[in-house]
Amino acid sequence: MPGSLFCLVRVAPEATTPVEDKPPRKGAPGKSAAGLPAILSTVKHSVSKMGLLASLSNLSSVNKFDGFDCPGCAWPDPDQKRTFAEFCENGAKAIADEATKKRADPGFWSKWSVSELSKKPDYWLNRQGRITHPMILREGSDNYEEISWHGAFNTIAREFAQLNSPDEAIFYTSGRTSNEAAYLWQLLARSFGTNNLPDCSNMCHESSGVALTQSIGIGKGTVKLEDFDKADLIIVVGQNPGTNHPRMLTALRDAKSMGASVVSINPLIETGMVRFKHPQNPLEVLGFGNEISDEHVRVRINGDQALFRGFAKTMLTNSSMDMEFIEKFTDGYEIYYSEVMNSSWEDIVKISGVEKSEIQRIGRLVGKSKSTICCWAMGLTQHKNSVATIQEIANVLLLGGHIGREGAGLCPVRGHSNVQGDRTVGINHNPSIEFLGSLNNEFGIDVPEESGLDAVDSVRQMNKGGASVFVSMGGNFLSAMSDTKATAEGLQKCSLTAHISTKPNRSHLVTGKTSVILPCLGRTELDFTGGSTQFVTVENSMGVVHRSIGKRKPASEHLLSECAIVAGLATAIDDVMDPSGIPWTSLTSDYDRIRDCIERTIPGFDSFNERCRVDGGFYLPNPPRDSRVFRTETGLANIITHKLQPIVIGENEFLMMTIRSHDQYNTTIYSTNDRYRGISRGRRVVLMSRKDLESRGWKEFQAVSITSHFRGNKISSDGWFLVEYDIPQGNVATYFPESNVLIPLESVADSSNTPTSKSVIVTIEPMN
Ligand SMILES: Nc1nc2c(c(=O)[nH]1)N[C@H]1C(S)=C(S)[C@@H](COP(=O)(O)OP(=O)(O)OC[C@H]3O[C@@H](n4cnc5c(=O)[nH]c(N)nc54)[C@H](O)[C@@H]3O)O[C@H]1N2
Ligand SMILES: Nc1nc2c(c(=O)[nH]1)N[C@H]1C(S)=C(S)[C@@H](COP(=O)(O)OP(=O)(O)OC[C@H]3O[C@@H](n4cnc5c(=O)[nH]c(N)nc54)[C@H](O)[C@@H]3O)O[C@H]1N2
Ligand SMILES: [Mo]
Repeated sequence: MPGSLFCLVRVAPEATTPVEDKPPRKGAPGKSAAGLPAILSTVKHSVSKMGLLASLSNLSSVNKFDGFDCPGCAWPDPDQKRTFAEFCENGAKAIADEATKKRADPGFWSKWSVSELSKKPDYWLNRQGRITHPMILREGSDNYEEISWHGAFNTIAREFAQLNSPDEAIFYTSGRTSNEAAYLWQLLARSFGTNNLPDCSNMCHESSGVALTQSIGIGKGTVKLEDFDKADLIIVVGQNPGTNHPRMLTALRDAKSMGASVVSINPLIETGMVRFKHPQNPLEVLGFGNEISDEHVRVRINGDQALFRGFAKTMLTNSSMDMEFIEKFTDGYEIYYSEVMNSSWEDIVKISGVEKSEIQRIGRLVGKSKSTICCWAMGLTQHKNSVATIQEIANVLLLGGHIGREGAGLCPVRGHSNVQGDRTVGINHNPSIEFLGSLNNEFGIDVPEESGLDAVDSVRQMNKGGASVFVSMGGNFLSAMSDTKATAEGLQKCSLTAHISTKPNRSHLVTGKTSVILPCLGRTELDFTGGSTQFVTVENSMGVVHRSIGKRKPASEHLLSECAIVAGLATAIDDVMDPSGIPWTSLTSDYDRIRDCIERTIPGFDSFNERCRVDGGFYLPNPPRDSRVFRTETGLANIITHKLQPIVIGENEFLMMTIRSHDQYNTTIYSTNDRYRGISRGRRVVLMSRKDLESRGWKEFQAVSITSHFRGNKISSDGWFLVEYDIPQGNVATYFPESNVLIPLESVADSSNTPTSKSVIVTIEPMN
């Protein structure tokens, strides 16, 4: 009972989802992506969660010029032609999930204690629906209670006022946040006095940003969507677009019909990369669909650096480089040339796990290509040597002159729908001095110049007692971060954790002494703030900034927009501390004013308010893509040389990658099925090759315990089930977020500090 004398001590809730008591089921993996099953799944999710009429109305507004940006992923929309249904199965699931009719209202929170909720699995938590009121979990209590917005803001502001230094506060951001809300959020952190702005990017594409900034002078990709129609070769590495970026399959299908070859590089043969039936094309739905990949290279986990080294070696041996481009635009060619020629085929083959003849065949294809696009996602960014690997890929494209050329370029495919925009507008623990200077000028504040904490450093600091207030703009930090136990302990040491959220998640259960939930409007909902209807903007994976307008009636009349919540919190902080002088309420009463500030403080946003109102939005400048200008220290594109960096594993060890199923959105689990991989009714699976099972005498569906090993430390987790799968020997795969408990906090990528979620050294033991 809330506040009762009988529950003064809160039981430490479970940080992870409970163990499953039964093994999963297995059928045949999907033969083609999308098609009829995708349509059926879309209908099932949409109608059961939103109702029929709401489904039609919501889905017809997705990705329209006057509608909302799909919250599913950051894949761009076509600049010109838009069809009635510009969405995919998984985008529709994300929308249905937000537009659900179910409510986690105060009655729900008083019925269930935090300790009880923590015994429920993630998919159950998510199914409870939208949060309707601000809620508070008071010190010592085991139940959330309703609180007024005023009370919630004041509670948080008082905690801020008690800190010894602004650096004891952490402002986390997840990438669904709009440009306007993200800009205000970083302004709040910085006017308060800290650059502690960790974000989901730190666990996601940070390695791409770090690698590309050093190589080509911009931490973003260099292609436009239209380049896909002009490419002759598209390489998709470490990415599962059938599940995570389904609309990319349309671009790949169209590119193929215009003559491009598609090469997929992945330890798994992912369904989407095999065959694709466009769900909105009746002939394709009923027919065989389109073949997507011409070649599938079954690289070993983390074998990509060696594989691309092999491509480079083939190109250099056959003299199929673009010497004119190399001489005019690059630096570092000679050193790279000798390192590549000194890398032995024996090492390249051993580390990549791919035959020399196959590497040479693809290498020749790359060498002959006049316009290569290389796409990648988490399969490349979450390893110790991710930055080196991505720079190796940049090198291969630079050798062929594929930057700043039509139909060619580097294409890190972003995850969250506005994660790229959030970075552009200042969500960055490591901001540039120029940006800070422009904030100081614009707002008359004095922002510290020292770098702030990223995600991993935030957990370290909370555990050391160096940070004690954790506030979060969206996301689910507890479940998304590596080393769940260390993250949980860090959060529980805080005096306060507060989350701006739409739906219940585990971060609401594993909390600081006091915890506050600030429920906000979602992307699909009408934002009536400051007396008028507002819209927001987002930036997609290819640097297009455009409008997003929610239309639906909000899930509850008590919800505020993310912008209004930041302003409310900032005003409460101004009331108890030295006022910042920033006109928070005026800014949020008309988001055009926020956009004017963005225009004055961030390059590339000239006439922002005008241009964001044009259908389809506008491209941000991208010097390497637009004019082969490289803003690096050398003024040239840097061909950066690294030694090959193999991960050495012992005889009984496996290298584990942690991946997404077809029925989840990051830590939001829609169901326990993974249709494309043929797995159902269970998520605690370990995908393992038949040879590895046989050589150890293990049986499919046997229960096992997994132990990770890092610098002599071990972490164990029980209650997993072996599933036979077509995966290279010595490699295994589990689902995130359940497996995050096994990833040691200190196991991070060089330079980007990203948890090594795709290369975890583990041993596996049968359980009795
Ligand atoms: N439906 C849905 N859509 C999403 C998301 C979601 O959870 N659900 N999440 C969004 C977010 S935030 C992101 S970042 C993206 C993630 O999109 P992806 O990066 O596609 O997601 P993962 O499941 O992590 O898949 C990684 C892929 O890389 C492969 N892989 C793993 N290790 C290696 C390796 O060492 N080398 C190579 N070559 N391949 C490897 C795996 O087999 C898998 O196919 O998707 C976004 N879109
Ligand atoms: N082991 C392992 N760990 C990983 C990964 C991996 O591949 N393996 N991937 C990493 C990656 S790529 C990422 S991006 C991170 C994701 O990390 P996060 O971005 O922190 O996590 P999400 O699961 O996307 O956040 C989901 C929560 O966001 C809230 N939410 C949803 N919509 C909105 C909205 O419109 N506004 C607000 N304010 N809140 C909203 C809901 O309450 C929901 O519960 O996880 C990382 N963790
Ligand atoms: Mo991500």
